[in-house]
Amino acid sequence: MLYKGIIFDLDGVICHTDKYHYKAWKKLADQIGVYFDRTINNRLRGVSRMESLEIILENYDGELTDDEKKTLAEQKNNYYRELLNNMSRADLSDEVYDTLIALRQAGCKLAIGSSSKNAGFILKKIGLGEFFDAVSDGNNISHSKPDPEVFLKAAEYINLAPAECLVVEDAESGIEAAINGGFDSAAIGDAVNCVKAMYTLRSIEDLKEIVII
Ligand code: B16
Ligand code: MG
Repeated sequence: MLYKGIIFDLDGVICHTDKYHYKAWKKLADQIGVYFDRTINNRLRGVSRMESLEIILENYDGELTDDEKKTLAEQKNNYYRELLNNMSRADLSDEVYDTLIALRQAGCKLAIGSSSKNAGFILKKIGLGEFFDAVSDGNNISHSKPDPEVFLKAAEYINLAPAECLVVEDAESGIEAAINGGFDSAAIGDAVNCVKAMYTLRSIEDLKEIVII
């Protein structure tokens, strides 16, 4: 087998919560009178909550204190959590689930490497609460992608070296984080045009051909 471990980004790879991020940020932006659209939302992919807020505030006319920014980020997260509450096992596609099972049966260790502080909650909602061998997420890191910290921690949690793992990502910042950490990377979704990725996946099922040989 080419890789002993696979580290998956969550949002945009295992499931799709970007539509909820968009709705929650839009509600907050409207509330404070800031222009926000789907193009700006695409820039938030893989980016931490506070860094996302800074991107949104590029269009804000005025100054905010750190405490005010913290309050806004918390409000957005409350809107987002309300939307996440509607998620269920139906938000996990068959192709993702079947691929995870095939990789595990082939002997791969499977981990999550996500910027989200809500990763545990989302995994539980989609029925994968206890599935992964390790979860590294926004709660255990102090540097966000493209810093490799979240993936390095994930590899450490499954006792593998970066060179033994493949990172699967939908954000360019995530592909860069993987490369910065010494991981091979596979791009899916929004990241497929990222030339730095080692593999480009049309579907997550392509992983079976890459990993199981
Ligand atoms: P939270 P990922 C990322 O998840 C999202 O892509 C990004 O849009 C979000 O800002 C970030 O998590 C933080 O999320 O507010 O839930 O902590 O793609 O790294 O799984
Ligand atoms: Mg993502």
